[in-house]
Amino acid sequence: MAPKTTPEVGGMGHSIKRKEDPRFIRGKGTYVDDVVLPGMLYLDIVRSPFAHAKIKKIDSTKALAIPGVLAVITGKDLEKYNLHWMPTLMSDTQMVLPVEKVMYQAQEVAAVLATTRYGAADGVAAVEVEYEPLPVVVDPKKALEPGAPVLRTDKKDKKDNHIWHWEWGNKADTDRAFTEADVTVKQDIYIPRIHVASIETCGCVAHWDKVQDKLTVWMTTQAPHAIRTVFALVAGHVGLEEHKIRVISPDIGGGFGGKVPVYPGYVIAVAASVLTGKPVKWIEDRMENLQADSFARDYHITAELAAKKDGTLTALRIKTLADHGYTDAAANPSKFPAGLFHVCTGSYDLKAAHVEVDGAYTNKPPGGIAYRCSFRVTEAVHTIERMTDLMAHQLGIDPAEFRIKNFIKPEQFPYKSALGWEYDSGNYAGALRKAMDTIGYADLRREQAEKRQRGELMGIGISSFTEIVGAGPSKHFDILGLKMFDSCEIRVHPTGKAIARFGTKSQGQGHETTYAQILAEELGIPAKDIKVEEGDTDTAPYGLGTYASRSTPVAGAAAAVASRKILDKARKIAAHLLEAAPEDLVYEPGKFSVKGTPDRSKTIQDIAFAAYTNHPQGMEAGLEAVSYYDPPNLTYPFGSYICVVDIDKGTGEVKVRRFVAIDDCGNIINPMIVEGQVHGGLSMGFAPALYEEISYDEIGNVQGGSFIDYLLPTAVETPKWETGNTVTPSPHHPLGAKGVGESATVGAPAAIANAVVDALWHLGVRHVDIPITPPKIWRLLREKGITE
Ligand code: MCN
Ligand code: CUM
Repeated sequence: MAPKTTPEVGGMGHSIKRKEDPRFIRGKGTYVDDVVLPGMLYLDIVRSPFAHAKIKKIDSTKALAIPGVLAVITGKDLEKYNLHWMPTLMSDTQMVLPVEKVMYQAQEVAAVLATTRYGAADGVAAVEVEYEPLPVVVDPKKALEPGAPVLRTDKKDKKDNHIWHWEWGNKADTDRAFTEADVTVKQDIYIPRIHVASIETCGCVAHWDKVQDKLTVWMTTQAPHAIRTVFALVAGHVGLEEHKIRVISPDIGGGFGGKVPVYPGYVIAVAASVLTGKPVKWIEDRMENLQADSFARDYHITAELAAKKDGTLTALRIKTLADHGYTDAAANPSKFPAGLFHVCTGSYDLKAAHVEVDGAYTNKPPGGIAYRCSFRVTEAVHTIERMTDLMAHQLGIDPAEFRIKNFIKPEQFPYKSALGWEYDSGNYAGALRKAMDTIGYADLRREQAEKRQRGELMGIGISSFTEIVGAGPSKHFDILGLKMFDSCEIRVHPTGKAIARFGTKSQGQGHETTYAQILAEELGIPAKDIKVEEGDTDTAPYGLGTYASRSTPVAGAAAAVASRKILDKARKIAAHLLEAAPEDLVYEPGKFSVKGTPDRSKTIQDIAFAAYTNHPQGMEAGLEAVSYYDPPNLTYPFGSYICVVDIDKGTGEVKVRRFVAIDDCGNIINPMIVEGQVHGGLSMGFAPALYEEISYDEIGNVQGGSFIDYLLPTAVETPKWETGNTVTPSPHHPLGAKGVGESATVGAPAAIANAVVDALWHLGVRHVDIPITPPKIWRLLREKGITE
């Protein structure tokens, strides 16, 4: 579709360069650690070497003797203010600092406050803690066995480690479909714990200003408004009321979901600032970030899929055990303890489905869902895409053909899924066919057959995922009771330039550019004349923040709606200036003209000036509007990815030779930014498929707690992505746009895993869990007698 605006205006469809990049690429961004205030103190944290242990004694004497060390803060200090525990976003509770025992390795034990960063670190090394180790539970299956040590002894009535049971769908119909099925497949799938490892770690500068009676917190948060409300709810009783708190989320060096939760460090820094009256900075280091911040996935899944002989899929049944660590600190909408996992019927027209999830406590860091995931959608997509592929192979039908046969057809939209979601729009076969054409699917299959003759291992994997983003309709979506709307407030200045503020917060997604493009599209004001601001609770309108690819679906819609409110008023002003009736004016971006006499017109800039200098009598001056947008539905982006792998028989190494990604996120605001999002997302799907995992030994020692063994792919390992699009607009979004930020991370791992299994199927391999590391494959090949 050709853009509606000129490149100078830069509305939707123009690949204009990112406004934020000049400061980023010159190293001139302002991140939390760049904030330096006079008299600022530094906080560093003592962490537990044990995964489960009683704290018998904390001795601060030696630490306090170190020059510059001012205080050692313990759980007992916070207990006096009832701040030693805090609520999680899932209404569980989490320790700020422990009073009785620690629950995972690297948990915060005490905090040292000093006049310098190094002084604080020296202080940490000098704090002496006496522990009494307790039995450790790392396996969630064992955690639920009778007789397992009960971890949450702080919960008076808790007699086991079971957090909750949740189920969804029609069990009777599903069970019947399985009884009647011709073919069924069943598979255990483990999706391991992984970590986002954003370039910038988490941190904050807390400044309690006694004179102003105000707390300002610069912090790495994806959701500044919600965090401020949580602070006020937790600490209102000690004088931190909401109007006295200002949260500023400055530039963020990657969020990926890891900057949604409230970490103890933030709270301790705030407490330390309130107690000392000085600004306090806390910035975690890389190992703290990897070992103690919230993690993703850790789902133990058993899935079953049923079909007729002819290859028509009929039903899906899933049981899952969710390892949440010692507290359920996931950032899900409250109604959905397993997030949107029940979008697991994916792109297929299944008549029946039933899902059960049980949450378990273990001696691991708190649960989360962070890693470009859209609330457990990665787990859902991985499961359905693996299962579909398994079924296709089982039936001996080509996996592409099998998918096309079972896809929800374009004419079935809006489509109500067996698990209750109403998919807004889709053309799944369109995306898959485009991916097949791009990669040359038929030729690749021929090549594969020839190579197999020669004993070479080549696989082709497909993932045709459906995403679900844009939380969400207030009827179903809230976090701690806060409805998941989002907002945009626009002010057009007299000279026709504008400022727009949002309730979201970019962490690298380019909001300063794309939101300006939405306004440019609607108002005809050039994108370069529009300043976008986010992340300051004192100035921006309330919103729930940026995660779950909700900014475009929700705040982007708010930007369109607020713009249209501006245009309603602009039309009246234009009518006044042109001495015509408002309904006799025609609008094109940036200009109102009189019907039939196009040379009688007023530009948006003329109108803006008149709004302050010559507005009609009886009308209020100014040109501004705000929208708090409550989306009527979620948006359902989708795509088809095809991946070709070659497997080295000697080493077990999987090489991704080609990877074609066709994405559909409805109407596109900035094609270059969307491509960038897909590249980033693919890299973050590739990484957990082949490299990343955080695991624990039997006594709860973290494996993968540093970059030495938590393997982040570099540019050397990362494949050259081949990307493309189809465009199926969302019917309910004012711009027809859907989200895209997480699609590729959600969709990519299954394509890679499917390609690996495809390469090994003829050897009897049915499934390989990610990460698909060389040792894993090498062992499989040796079992099959392929390699020595
Ligand atoms: N976009 C577009 N046209 C569309 C859809 C999106 O031009 N039809 C643009 C948007 O305008 C925006 C970007 O693509 O500039 C991403 O938009 P959207 O899909 O709405 O996602 P969000 O802005 O809400 O970003 C959140 C998403 C999430 S949840 C994770 S996790 C993630 C991701 O974005 N974290 C990121 N991408 C990231 N990219 C960077 N650089 N850093 C992160 O931390
Ligand atoms: Cu789940 S990662 Mo993103 O939603 O910030």
